[in-house]
Amino acid sequence: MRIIDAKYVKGVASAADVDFPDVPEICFIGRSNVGKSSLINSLVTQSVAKTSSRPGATRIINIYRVLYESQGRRNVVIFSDFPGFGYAKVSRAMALDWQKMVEGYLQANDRIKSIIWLLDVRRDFDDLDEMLLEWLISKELPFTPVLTKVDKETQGNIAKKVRSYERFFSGEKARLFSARTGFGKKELLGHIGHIVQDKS
Ligand SMILES: Nc1nc2c(ncn2[C@@H]2O[C@H](COP(=O)(O)OP(=O)(O)OP(=O)(O)O)[C@@H](O)[C@H]2O)c(=O)[nH]1
Ligand SMILES: [Mg+2]
Repeated sequence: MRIIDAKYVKGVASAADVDFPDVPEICFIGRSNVGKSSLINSLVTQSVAKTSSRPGATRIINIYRVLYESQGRRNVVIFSDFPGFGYAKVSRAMALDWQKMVEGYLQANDRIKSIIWLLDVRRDFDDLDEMLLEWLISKELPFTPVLTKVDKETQGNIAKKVRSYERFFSGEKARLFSARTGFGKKELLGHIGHIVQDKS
């Protein structure tokens, strides 16, 4: 998969507000500050997604229309950049609003081909991650775990995290990624291209 162009469409709170009924979609979710917007920018080689040093700043789902070429054919896929969860300073009411919006969006959307779930390679999973995992499995939503910011961690610690997340995801190996160095970008693009083509 080679990305030709990406454009910001709009911010939405529900799947019904996305005006591309037949276009496959890849969602990017994860904790606040994990690097979702940076990963999207890295994949599309453009600064379309706003990144922030202020965690918890994104409150809506940002929709990008991505034009790509694969096996000599041009096609379109939607990338959706989700607001981060698990930011400690967010009130309980706001955390519940987040949950309602995200769960509503993911369940009401049959265009989703995969949910790219970003996890900071320096962190361990916790109760929140466990809840999300159980919820995704219970709704039979397909997801791809990706460990981000690998440029900030040593090889040895990365290997340890890969093993521990492999257990967490019941045998599924997480992919590795760095928006800073581009590590893992080619593989992740290949994976997304495969998913989008396979099922659309
Ligand atoms: N070293 C390093 N820093 C990164 C990487 N990815 C993101 N960052 C930094 O982490 C911070 C947060 O990145 P964002 O891409 O805005 O994270 P986000 O998940 O979109 O954040 P929210 O939208 O607030 O949930 C920024 O300061 C980025 O520069 C990476 O791979 N390596
Ligand atoms: Mg963001």
